[in-house]
Amino acid sequence: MPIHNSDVAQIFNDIGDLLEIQGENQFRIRAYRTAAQTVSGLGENLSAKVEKGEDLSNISGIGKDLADKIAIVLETGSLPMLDNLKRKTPGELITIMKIGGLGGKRVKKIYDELGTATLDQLKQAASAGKISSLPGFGTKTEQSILEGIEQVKQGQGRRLWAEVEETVNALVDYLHQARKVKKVTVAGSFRRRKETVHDIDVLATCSKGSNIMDHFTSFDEIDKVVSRGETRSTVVMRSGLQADLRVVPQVSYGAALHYFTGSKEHNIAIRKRGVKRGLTINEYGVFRKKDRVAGKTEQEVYAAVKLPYIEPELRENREEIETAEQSTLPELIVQDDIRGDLHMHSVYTDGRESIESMVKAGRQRGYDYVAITDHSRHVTVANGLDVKRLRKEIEEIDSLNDSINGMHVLKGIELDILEDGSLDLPDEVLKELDIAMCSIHYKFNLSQKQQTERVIKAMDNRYFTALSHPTGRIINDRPPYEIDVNRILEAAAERGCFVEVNGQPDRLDLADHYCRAASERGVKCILSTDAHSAGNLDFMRHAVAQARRGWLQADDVVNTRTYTDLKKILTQRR
Ligand code: DGT
Ligand code: CA
Ligand code: ZN
Repeated sequence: MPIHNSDVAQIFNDIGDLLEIQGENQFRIRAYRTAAQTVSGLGENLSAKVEKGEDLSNISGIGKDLADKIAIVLETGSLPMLDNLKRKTPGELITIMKIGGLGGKRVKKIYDELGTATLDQLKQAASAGKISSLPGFGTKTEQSILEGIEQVKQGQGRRLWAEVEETVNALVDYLHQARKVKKVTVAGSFRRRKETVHDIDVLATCSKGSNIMDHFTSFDEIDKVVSRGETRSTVVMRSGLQADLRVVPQVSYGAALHYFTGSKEHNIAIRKRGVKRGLTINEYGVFRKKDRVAGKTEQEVYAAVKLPYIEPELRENREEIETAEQSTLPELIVQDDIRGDLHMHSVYTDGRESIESMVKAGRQRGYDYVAITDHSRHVTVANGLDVKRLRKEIEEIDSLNDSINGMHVLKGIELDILEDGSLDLPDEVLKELDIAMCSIHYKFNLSQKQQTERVIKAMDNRYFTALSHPTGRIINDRPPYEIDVNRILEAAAERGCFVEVNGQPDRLDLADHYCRAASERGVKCILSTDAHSAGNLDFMRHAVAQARRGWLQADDVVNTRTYTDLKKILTQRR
């Protein structure tokens, strides 16, 4: 049975979570979390590497110990260390941890204070208002815990898009091997590029005599077949992810793809437009009375209701139909528009590779420039830079720029915004830099007013370039801190500051509706990866997807500029 990188990553993430529940030290927890990130951002399959005889401990960030553990997972599909940790974890804390927005640290805190080890105990405590009375927890968290409990109970957990990608690709590849299969397409929220997906909707067309359903239900990555029919089957994959396969006739393909891509709200609105024009629209086609008038392609479906094609990322019934009607849909940004990555770390702090190899990786991706933005001194767990070490890094970048051609390395910092809104390093060194990505990494629990003012005060500094991961959320793990994003955007517009769309798969911060709000206010975004390894530079496609869902065009994004224009836009506040 093939083990995917995402399987290994999941095991390491689970270990990180469980160690957190056990109250282990932050460095050890971080080691597993970063290993999980490294593995998922690797680009190349671990099993393939092993087959080629490669030594996994040569992967930067993966030491001998982790390499051995990976080898065990690749061989056996599990890891005794994880099983041991699970045994040592009381009650249902592991399940509780899956509640969106909680995460190990908070689960431990609630458990330590209230002794709630099961979902039912947690529910009782939350209903009785005991959680909101704990320091650092509010009624909002309490409410989301109650909702989370219900979702977990109904098995409605949502997974990160990037977490399911590998499984989905494996399934699609496998389905292509069925006899007489023609098209295989993933629809649903996965195609719309939502941050998280609940289940996978696959469509296929094939000619007579195909064995696709048998082929599907005998996939060796399937845990259980829930239902099996001629045109529709449902299975649960080994990872717990549910997948539906629907086989549709060629003539219905576009209509089916449109229907199963959704969103449901978009579909309903399109169907209403159809009704006004005397058309019935469903997953089989577009019909006038009994005649099929369209349905082979999605374009046909839209044309039938007098609309241009609408990209899947926009199909949420958030005015995309009205906008399409006026032919003013945005021309969504694409990966090729991106000329560089402006947020990444190196071995100077918690990145795993030298500046040189990060630059090389940027070049391999066709970039004109990259910015090295290591952490500033306040982030001690990441070995953040003080003035002296930053100057050393600046020197290294200067001499690197002297020795390379066709590529520019910007001198940057991921600069902590301190509690009082001041910046973590003095202006005299900031002015030597090209870019400062400014972040909040502590004091998440300020009131909305305080947090918002903290950031606005930081923006008053002329060396503040962009607010990095602006709301601090970790999807399925940590809610955003209380902050008035609209006020932040107004302040950014007034001051000429930018906001980041962070491409880490569990951040995707800004959220899509805030991307749109930014562009409506004329605030430019920086799409970046926050890479901690060379492989992580591939997270740019997640940032691009998020930006597309946020209606952004190339012009809304700083790092679509040429190097010359970038330099101009980065110095305009100084
Ligand atoms: P998910 O799975 O929760 O991440 O989100 P989706 O959008 O993939 O939702 P899902 O899997 O329940 O259904 C796939 C698509 O099928 C959905 O996006 C639109 C379509 N669909 C499902 N139920 C309905 C419905 O009752 N009416 C209409 N018009 N379309 C529906
Ligand atoms: Ca779905
Ligand atoms: Zn960073």
